[in-house]
Amino acid sequence: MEQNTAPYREHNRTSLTKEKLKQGFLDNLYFIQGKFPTLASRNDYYLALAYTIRDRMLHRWISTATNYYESGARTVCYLSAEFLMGPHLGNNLVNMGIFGMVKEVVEELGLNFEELLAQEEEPGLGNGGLGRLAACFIDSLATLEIPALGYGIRYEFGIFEQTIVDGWQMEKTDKWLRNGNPWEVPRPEWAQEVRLGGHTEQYTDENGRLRVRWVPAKIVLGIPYDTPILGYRTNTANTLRLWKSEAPESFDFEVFNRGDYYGAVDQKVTSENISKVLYPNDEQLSGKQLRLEQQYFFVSCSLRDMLRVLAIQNIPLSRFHEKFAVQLNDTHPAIAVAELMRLLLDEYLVDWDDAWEITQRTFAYTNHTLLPEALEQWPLPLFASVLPRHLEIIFEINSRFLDEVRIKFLGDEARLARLSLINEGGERYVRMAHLACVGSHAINGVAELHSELLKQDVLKDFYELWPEKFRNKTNGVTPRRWMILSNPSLASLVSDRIGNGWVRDLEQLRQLEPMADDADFRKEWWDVKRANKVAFAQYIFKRTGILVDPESMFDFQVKRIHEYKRQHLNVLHIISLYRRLKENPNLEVPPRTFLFGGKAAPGYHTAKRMIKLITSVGEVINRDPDIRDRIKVVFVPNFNVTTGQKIYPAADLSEQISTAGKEASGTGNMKFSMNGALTIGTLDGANVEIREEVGAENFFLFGLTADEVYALRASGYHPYDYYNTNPHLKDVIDLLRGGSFSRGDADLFRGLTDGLLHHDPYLLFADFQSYVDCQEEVSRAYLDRDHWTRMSILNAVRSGKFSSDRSIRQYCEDIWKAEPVPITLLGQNEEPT
Ligand code: GFP
Repeated sequence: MEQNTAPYREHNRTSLTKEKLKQGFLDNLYFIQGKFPTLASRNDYYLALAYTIRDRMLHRWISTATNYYESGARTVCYLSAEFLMGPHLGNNLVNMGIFGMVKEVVEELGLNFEELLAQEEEPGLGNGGLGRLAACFIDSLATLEIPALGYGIRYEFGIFEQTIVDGWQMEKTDKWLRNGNPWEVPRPEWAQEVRLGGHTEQYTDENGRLRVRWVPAKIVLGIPYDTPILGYRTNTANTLRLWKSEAPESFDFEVFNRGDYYGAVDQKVTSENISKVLYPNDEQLSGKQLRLEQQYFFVSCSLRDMLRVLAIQNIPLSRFHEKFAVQLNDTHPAIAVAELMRLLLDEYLVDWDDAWEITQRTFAYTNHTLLPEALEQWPLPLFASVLPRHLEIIFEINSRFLDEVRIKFLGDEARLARLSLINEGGERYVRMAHLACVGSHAINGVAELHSELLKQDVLKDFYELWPEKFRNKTNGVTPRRWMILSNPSLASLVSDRIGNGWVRDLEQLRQLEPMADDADFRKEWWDVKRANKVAFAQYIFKRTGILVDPESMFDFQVKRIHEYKRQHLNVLHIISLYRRLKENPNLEVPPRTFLFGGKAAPGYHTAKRMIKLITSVGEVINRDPDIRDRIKVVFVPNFNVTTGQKIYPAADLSEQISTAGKEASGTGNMKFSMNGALTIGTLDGANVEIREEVGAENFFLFGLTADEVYALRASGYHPYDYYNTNPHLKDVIDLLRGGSFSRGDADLFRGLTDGLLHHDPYLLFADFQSYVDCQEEVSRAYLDRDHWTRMSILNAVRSGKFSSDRSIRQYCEDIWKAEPVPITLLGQNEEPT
């Protein structure tokens, strides 16, 4: 062991100075970019800086890997089809504690530091909350010094870039890799082979036992690309390992020799397709073979990688589940249950019972949705054609599982059908959530309400079968990215008063509670918010050409565009306010800027029309000379991590207005609150807990509760009745139907309004009046600046619960049983810089 690490021990880390950084930067510009300053582009400078920082991370990364290797520590493997990391450079500087120093170095070199930070293309390898949660979690895992690996897919094209043309969303391909990615290191020596398609055969092994062999139709290679993930001011640098698919050979020489050049490269092309593109949410995926291949591809590579690690650490296979705690982030990696069984049964010749015990003790499953249509299932014929052996294994798991159910619930055939891993109603499907539940020892929701509703509704039968498997783990977000990096002025205001222990222990913010009553502090707080709003107003002007007034209330709704999130309810309120202001110009309401941001899945037509609705209403209001200084409506294009970092610090009000019982948790709600925005929201997802923490008096609550929503639906919901009996609502809908916001085109929003009048599946009409009344309360509250600031302070300082450090601690204690392993730097024991 000594011998292995000896070469690295020479690279003792010496303390970092500005001179060394400068030298490193110029060396990298010269030796890696091959440029000298007169010829260097901004991207050359960015890359030179990124490499300089990465160089400084390597000592921790290598030390961490060595420590883990030597200690054989229990390791958390977070399997996620999405990691929405956001730019790395700024975050790495924050976590290393050298942000200020590097800024000075860059400026002393005559360069613009902000421009270099902005030069980094965001790795948008996720759709929204789920992928961003995975990114916050790996930050917290490293900060808490937990041995952990994030496993996912290195999509060549991440989430599309959104532009708005004539008020409609347009999608442009994301090309995040075009200028190079300085943060990753390919590890071709750890490539894995993945099989796909084909058929299975039975054979008898040398002991006379009947076994199964999978004869695949094709094999692809998975190449791991590793990115170091630094903890905040610790020595730990964990790894994010993303798999890229490649053909085992670039050319099929047999075909090539027959003169079929194009046929020969074909295999390369189809193999590389697997990791080509991230699939958007909210689209019908069940027929998409490539998506299933993606899921299997990264899961198989990751499990084989774990087996590789087990082998080099000389840990027996029977202790797989002691070495690894594997978390399934939603059902996307659920095929891991069948894959680990297959590896153990077919490749390592383990008996079924032993294999099943290892499997169940290895996996835990996080559910992220209450929408039944979002639970993945794969048509049986498709599944059989991609993963024939896994289907056999799933059938066997199912038959043993249903036997267990039969014994427990004798004669309850309906229950068996509901629980089965195979949906037999009509076309047959494999239910991935059921596979995840059966193959895991723990199942969790992501907020208290969500976890309760899983037990009562979506996973009720599983709860009745195994109540002990169910838990709650309320989501959290990392204060490193979402406070220090994005809101440095607020962070330093806080640190000036209470030191910076809060960054690792967010509950310490509560020490600031008494400051809410201090007029000077309130002024400083308000000034920070105002400066952030000025900066955001400038950004908006640059991006959209719309001038917004930083004195107005900044009211944000940023998240994926979806009917259940009800961006259109927000619009109904805006129209009603517009109407009232037109009728009564003396109405005393503070000026307000309504800001929206979020992407619609390219195939989700209603969501795309909701964007058009927002922009169309904005167009009318922003042009109206009577009104445009009082309210404005802005759609911020291309909402992503980078724009989010500008948005949360600039927000006064956070719109969290989903139909109760639909939003699993939300995490944007936490980021807003942490940055001092007040929430207007329903009792949904983590809003419930935010309100508990910040106090009911500092939260604007409206709408039906989840129970009331169920009851209303059960008793028969008639949206038309609300339209008929509420003249304000009728007025708003009639304006839309009459074409007032579509240049007279009465058809443009007909689908939306008819949908609401006749179905309204997300109960906008039922919540409309309560929402409008609550918005009036918000307006009144904003007029009292002192009171508002007090509430803003209390929102931020009581948000400690929503640090992802708290979430990860709970996962570690309750599900993963993982302990911190503090890292000793190789060669010397020194404090991190
Ligand atoms: C999903 C849920 C959210 C939840 C996140 C993270 O987000 O309520 O906060 O997962 O658990 F819908 P999206 O990926 O759907 O944005």
